[in-house]
Amino acid sequence: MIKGTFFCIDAHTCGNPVRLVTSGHPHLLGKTMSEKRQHFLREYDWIRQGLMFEPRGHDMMSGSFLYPPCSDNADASILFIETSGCLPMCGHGTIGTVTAALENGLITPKTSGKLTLDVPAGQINVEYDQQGDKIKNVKIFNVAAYLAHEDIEVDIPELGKLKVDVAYGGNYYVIVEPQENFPGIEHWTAGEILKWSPIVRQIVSETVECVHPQDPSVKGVTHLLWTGTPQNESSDAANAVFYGDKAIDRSPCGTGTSARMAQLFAKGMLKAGDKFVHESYIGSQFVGCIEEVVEIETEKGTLIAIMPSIQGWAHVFGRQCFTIDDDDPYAFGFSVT
Ligand code: PYC
Repeated sequence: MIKGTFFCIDAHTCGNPVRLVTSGHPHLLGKTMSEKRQHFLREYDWIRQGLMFEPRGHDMMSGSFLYPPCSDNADASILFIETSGCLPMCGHGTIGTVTAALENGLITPKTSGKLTLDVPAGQINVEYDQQGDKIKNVKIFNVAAYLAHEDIEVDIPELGKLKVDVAYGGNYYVIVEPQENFPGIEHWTAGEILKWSPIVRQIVSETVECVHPQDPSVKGVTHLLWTGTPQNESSDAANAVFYGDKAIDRSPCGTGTSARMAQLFAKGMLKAGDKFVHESYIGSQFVGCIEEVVEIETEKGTLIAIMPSIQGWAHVFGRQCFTIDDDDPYAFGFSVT
């Protein structure tokens, strides 16, 4: 028998959902959030499935659990959950989690205005702007981001040839810029992005290998970032990130923006200190910045990476209490294809 009750705070970060689970946490084994994530995936993935998929969630649903810090210097830890699995890092998820947690007194910062958080991809720092009982802005200092593969040529049946890059920003992203067989996101419908993304991801995954040099449990191309011309004059670029089987990020995507800045840095189009205003498919914006350039020693040599920051906002709009009980045939959700 599997049963659970989960209180949740529902929020959105620049349009993309964040369901912060505030009770019903499973006890997770491991010293780091990477180890705890693997334990969750082995034993408790039913909670993610039940809370993320229909009928309790939907194709874009994304959420998190807060855990006590794993490191002495941290304020808290985050486990990310979404329809596609448990991400090593999620930018919009962090902005929504931090906003909902601070507005509801679920984290007590060691230093007001700042947080240090353990996440499966490593440790991140956060600065936030609080006005009264509201969090107005959250800036994440993300894990190191880097260009993993450049100018990969793939042949997509019925679409044609594409030249793509693959970059890491907390997840591995295929980045597709406008070219002969892709006119830019402003010329594609959401239906076209949903149609081509899984096919391109599959073919790129068969073409290149992506394993994080410092944590081999972080591997595989999971996300696609399609680029295009922004709607707002104040944006530097626009993107539509595809994840899971049927999701287009409504936010500008924190890890995607980090990966994109790493790609543009490696190609000489951004430099340390540059700001990068990134626009989502619905026109919302994150402000990215290349805070620093670092060299990371790996078994395969020295990796040049950027330390990206991402700034955005979130709003809380609801509170819910869900039950998952396996006497319900749809206890663990479903997805309509
Ligand atoms: O903001 O990093 C992000 C993200 C990943 C998937 C959806 N959003």
